[in-house]
Amino acid sequence: MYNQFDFNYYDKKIDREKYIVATFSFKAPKLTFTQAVHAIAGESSIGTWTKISGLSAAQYKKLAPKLIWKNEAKHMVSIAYPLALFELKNIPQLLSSIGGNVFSMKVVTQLRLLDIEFPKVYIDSFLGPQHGIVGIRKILKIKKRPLIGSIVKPKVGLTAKEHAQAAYTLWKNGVDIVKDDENLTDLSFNRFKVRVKEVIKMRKQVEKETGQLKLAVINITAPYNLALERAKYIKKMGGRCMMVDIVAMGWSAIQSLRQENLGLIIHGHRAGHSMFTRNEEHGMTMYVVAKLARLAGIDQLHTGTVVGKMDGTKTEVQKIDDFLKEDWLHFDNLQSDWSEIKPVMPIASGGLHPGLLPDVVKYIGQDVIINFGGGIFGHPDGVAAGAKAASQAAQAVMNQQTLEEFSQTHDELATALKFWVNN
Ligand code: CAP
Ligand code: MG
Repeated sequence: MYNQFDFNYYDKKIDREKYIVATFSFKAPKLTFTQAVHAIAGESSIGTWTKISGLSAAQYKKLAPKLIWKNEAKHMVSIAYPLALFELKNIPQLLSSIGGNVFSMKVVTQLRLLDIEFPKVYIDSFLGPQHGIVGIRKILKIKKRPLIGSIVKPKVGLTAKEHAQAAYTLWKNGVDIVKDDENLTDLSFNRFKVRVKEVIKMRKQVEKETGQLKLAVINITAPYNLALERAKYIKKMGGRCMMVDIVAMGWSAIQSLRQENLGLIIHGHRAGHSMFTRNEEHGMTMYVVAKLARLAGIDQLHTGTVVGKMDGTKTEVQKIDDFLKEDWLHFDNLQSDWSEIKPVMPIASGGLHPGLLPDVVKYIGQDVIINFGGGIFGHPDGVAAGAKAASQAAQAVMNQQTLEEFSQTHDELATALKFWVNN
């Protein structure tokens, strides 16, 4: 197991267009560094626990992984896997290779997949987002400012009509995007088809009354065939967007939904990601999840707020969001070319209220959807006032005014600041 590859360390001379490079950190207390690297590289490619024959020298040369970078002190390693080990446009197979058995080996007690760098031919084999940042802005006819989103609260419990009424109030008072919560699908008191009909009716009414364009983000999460049926129903009823809980639905479902080319914006909710992204010692980073989501075709993706209730440091959230918006990625002079795969709109959500909007824009920029659930539904003067306060906070930032200043002439924002900031 531990000496099956003739690694030439620091073999940076490889042609990066012919390899997928995975960078891991790990703990393997009973092994030397090299033994551990052999175990990791072997189990995730062509090896197993003991030396096996069967591969011709030529085939071995073609398929054996290479070790191209290491940091022994930090127990980190970059392994270059020949592209021939992978199937283009197949995320499940990618993860069964470098995200599979290798995480279960007794001898490697902790393993974290920090990054995956793909060659252009692999990246371009995917469809990527159908709309992306530019497309979303075009649909909403909102050129520059951050998009204001809300999640109907309580998460579940309202009837479909009550849900639609809440959506109307949100849209009417300045919110651009209203989404279902991640665990709202087709429930006895809020049937999916009734919600689609009622919410889209409200959206059309608000659009007529305000002249603004709005987005309803309706959750289709379900076993695949049912999810697809729901997506088609949203489209048939004049919807523009579907929400997918990406962890619960899985990469195969996301790729398949995207390949349907329904024209709907695909909103990626990441509920459950922390089961494997949060532990700094084991699992995979949200950065890797974001790369896979962009390949798979997610248009807008929850990625963290920095200042809200969910885990996610400034460094991590900025790295993810910078990637999602980039065409080119630069690693030690290597350029990964993502220019054929549309940039993805990051979504900042979780524990936000209008008083935090300037920080979100400071850390993440203006290409962002900023979601307020409790931060609107918990406003002391009700949902309409909460929606106004969120929209006012965005206006203040776009006017380059402080919230304090802007709240002098905007009561709803003043109340929100008093309630959540200065209390
Ligand atoms: C936010 C939210 C979102 C989380 C998801 C919730 O509600 O609806 O699902 O933001 O987290 O259910 O908590 P609040 P993330 O605005 O009331 O917190 O975006 O980090 O995946
Ligand atoms: Mg939620």
